[in-house]
Amino acid sequence: MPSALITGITGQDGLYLAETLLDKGYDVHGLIRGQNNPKLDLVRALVPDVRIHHGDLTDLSSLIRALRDSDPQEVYNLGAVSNVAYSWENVALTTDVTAKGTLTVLEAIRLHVDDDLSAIRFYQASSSEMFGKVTEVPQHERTLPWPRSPYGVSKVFGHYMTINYRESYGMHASSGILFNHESPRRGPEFVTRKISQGVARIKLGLQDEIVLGNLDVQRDWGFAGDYVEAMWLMLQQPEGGDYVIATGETHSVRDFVVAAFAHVGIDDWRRHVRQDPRFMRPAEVDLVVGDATLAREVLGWKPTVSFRELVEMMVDSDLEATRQGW
Ligand code: NAP
Ligand code: F7E
Repeated sequence: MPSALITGITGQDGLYLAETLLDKGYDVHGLIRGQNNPKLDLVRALVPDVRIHHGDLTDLSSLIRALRDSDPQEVYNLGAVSNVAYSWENVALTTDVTAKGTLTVLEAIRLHVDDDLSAIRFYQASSSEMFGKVTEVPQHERTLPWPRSPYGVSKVFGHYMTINYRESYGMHASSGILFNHESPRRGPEFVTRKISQGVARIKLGLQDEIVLGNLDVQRDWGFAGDYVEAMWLMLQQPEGGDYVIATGETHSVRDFVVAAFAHVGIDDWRRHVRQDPRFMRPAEVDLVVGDATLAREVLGWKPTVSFRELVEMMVDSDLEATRQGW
C-alpha cells in the first residue's frame, strides 16, 4: 500500500486530497499543528482513516519525526498561511510558514532519506498569486512572476526552492501552479464562500447585506475536488515538473455575486451588497487566467465543474448548512 504525508490536512485541499488518496488505496498521514487544534475533530469525522501526526512547518524536528513515523513515498506540502489579505498584516509569519516552511519540508526530506532522494516524491502547492501583476495573458508555466502580496512573494520562494531541489539533488519534486479553486469547504475568509454563505443567509432572512471589497477583479475559479486529482497525477509522472492547473475561464467577483443571488431567485442583488474599503487590498491582482495546456497534454487533466455549477454547489451547500444550523 503506498503511503502519503499531507501537510495542511485540515484545509480545504488537504481534506479533498486525503479522500482522493484513501479512495486510491493509500495509507494517508496528516500533519496537524497546535496543541489543541479545533479542526482535528473535522478531520477525524470526514477522513477517519487518516493517521495524525503533530508538527509545524516552522519546526524542522517535528517534520523529521512525522516523516520517520509515516515513512511516506509521497509528500504533499499544502500547509501555508494562505489568506492573501492576512499576509500583509502578518508578513513575518507568512514568510516563516509559507516561504521558509517549504524549505524546511524539503530539508526534512533530505535529512530523512539520507542520500536516496528518489525515495520520496514531493508536491509543492504553488499559486497563481505568483503572477500578480501579470506580464502576459493567459499565464503559463514560464510566465514571469510578479507577486503583489507577501503571500505571493512567499509562494515564489517556495516554488523556486522546489525547482532548485529538483535541479540540485535530482529530487522528484513537482510544483502545481494552481489558480483559485473553491468548494463548500472553502474557508469563509475567501470571497466565494463569503458570498455563498451571505446569499444563503439573506435568502433565509437571517442577514440583509454582504459587505465586500473590489467587485471588478477577475479570477479563474475551479472546483477544489478536480484540482487535488491534478496534484496526485503530477507525482505519478516519471519525473517531477511544474504545471499550471486552471479552467482557462475568468469571471469577476461581481459575476460570482450575480450568479449566486440569481440561483436563489434574487435579481436585485445591489440592494444586498455594500462595498467597504476595509476589504480592499494595498496592491491588487486584477486579472488572472491560466493556460493548463501542459497539464491536459501530459497529465491528461481537465476540469469537470463549470463556473455556474461551482456557484450553485456552494450556495446549495450553504443553504442546507444554514437550515440545519451547522
Ligand atoms: P487552507 O484551507 O487555508 O489550508 C491551509 C492549511 O495550512 C491548514 O491546514 C492550516 O492548518 C495549515 N497550516 C497553517 N500554518 C501552518 C503551520 N505553521 N504548520 C503546519 N500547517 C500549517 O488552504 P487551501 O485552500 O486548502 O490551500 C492548500 C494549499 O494550496 C496552500 O498552500 C495554499 O496556499 C495553496 N493554494 C491554494 C489555492 C486555492 O485557491 N485554494 C490556490 C493556489 C495555491 P490549521 O487548520 O491548523 O490552520
Ligand atoms: O480574493 C476580492 C479580493 O481572498 C479573491 C487563496 O486561496 O487564491 C486565493 O487568494 C478576490 C481578491 O482569494 C472581498 O480583493 C473582494 O481580488 O477569495 P480571495 P485570493 O486572494 O485570490 C489564490 C490562488 C491563493 O493561492 C490563495 O491562497 O476577491 N474581494 N471583496 C474579496 N476578497 C475577500 N477575501 N473578501 C472580500 O470581502
